[in-house]
Amino acid sequence: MFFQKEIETMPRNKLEELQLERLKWMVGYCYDNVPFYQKRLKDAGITADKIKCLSDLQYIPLTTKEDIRDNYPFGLFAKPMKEITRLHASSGTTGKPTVVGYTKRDLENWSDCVARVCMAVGVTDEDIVQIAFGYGLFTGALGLHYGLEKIGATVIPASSGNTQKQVMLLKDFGVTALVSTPSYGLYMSEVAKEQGISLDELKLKTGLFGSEGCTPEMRTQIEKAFHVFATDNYGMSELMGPGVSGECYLRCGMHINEDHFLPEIINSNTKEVLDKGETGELVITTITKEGIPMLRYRTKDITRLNYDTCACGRTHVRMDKIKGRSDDMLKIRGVNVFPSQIESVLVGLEHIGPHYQLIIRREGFMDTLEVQVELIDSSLLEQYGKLEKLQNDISAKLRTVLGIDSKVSLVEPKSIERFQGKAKRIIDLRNK
Ligand code: DLL
Repeated sequence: MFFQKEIETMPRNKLEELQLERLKWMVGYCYDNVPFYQKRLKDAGITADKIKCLSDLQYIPLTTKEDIRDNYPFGLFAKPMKEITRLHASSGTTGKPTVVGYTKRDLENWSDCVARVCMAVGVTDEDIVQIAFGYGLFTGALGLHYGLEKIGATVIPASSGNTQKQVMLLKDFGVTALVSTPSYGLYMSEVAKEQGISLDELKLKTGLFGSEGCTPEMRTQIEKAFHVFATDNYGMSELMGPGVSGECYLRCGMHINEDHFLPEIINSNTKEVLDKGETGELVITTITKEGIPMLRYRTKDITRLNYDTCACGRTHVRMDKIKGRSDDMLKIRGVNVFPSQIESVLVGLEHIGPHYQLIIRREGFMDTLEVQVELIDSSLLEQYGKLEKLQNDISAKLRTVLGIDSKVSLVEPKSIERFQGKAKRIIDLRNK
């Protein structure tokens, strides 16, 4: 199902014409309205009329989160506050948040993009959708909210937290689609089980998950636990929020809303643009955004673009599931380790639940990795022989995938912290 079929299925050459036209506009717009960009573009010798083809994008300087922070709070806004209709901000673990502003037109485009990703997985005006993202400065909840309202779905703004009540709403309101992070979805399914609610009592069909990574293995767990068709969607506040890309019902990559977002893949170290099909850091240029436009924004997210046509009929490029963030990548004893590699080994193994955490320590000059993972059944803790065998099996599997040794600790069921938003699975104690 399509929300804006003509755009979503636009022939590639037409789409690229539109992108080029919009890119030229965007460069001029940034030059004229944001002193930061004007200086950067001047230094690089770039003006809108120098952009002749899409690959000229590579000559535009990259923008980073630090640039937004350095211009805190509104320095990168291209419109006066009078024309900014809404502000959001990313939580930011350290220091000041990054603040983003939307004009009325940005909000319209945003809800269109979200409506597209929701309809692409079959959500319609017949659906009752519970939004279990935290309402507030975070873009997740309000982003999904207006997109879903636009397609006429019945929206329940449940927000996050109070998980028992969430489960009650799921059941009593006959919710057919759930919006949350995958980790919170999984936790809700646990609580539902504890409350003695059988999955047959729920009408859930679709899980619109996003905002954090979820390996295919973890997705299978969620689907088993909740009997939903779980889909992935991607976005970030600096670019807009949710709605940058999302899977269609075929689930073979997330279609980027390319009439608004121009993607590139770069090598994070050399900053060179990589060839089509190579894996690297996603860089996005917004080509319609008015409030806080982004020229070649470094997302730090690692993925790959797939330009093959999709059987769903959408012509917009697909990005692979996020492999990890370049700043999430753990360097352990000189080896690059993505938490998603560990997750794909752990999740779905016999006796092992889907909850885990990674603890990295420095012992002397040596980095060590401890993988704590929950058992499904605590009685195994008393069966030393079985436990040791399981631990050794997991260690061996991890060694094959990661190329380094790790310590596997099997812990009591429900002893690892649960999260209502994005899960924090990495505890890096090396610089403490
Ligand atoms: O998480 C926006 C969003 C909300 C997307 C709801 C989807 C659904 P931020 O809080 O700014 O925005 O975080 C952005 O989250 O750079 C990724 O590292 C990560 N992320 C977002 N979606 C996915 C996903 C929202 N589907 C950061 N898979 C991004 C993996 C994701 N990581």
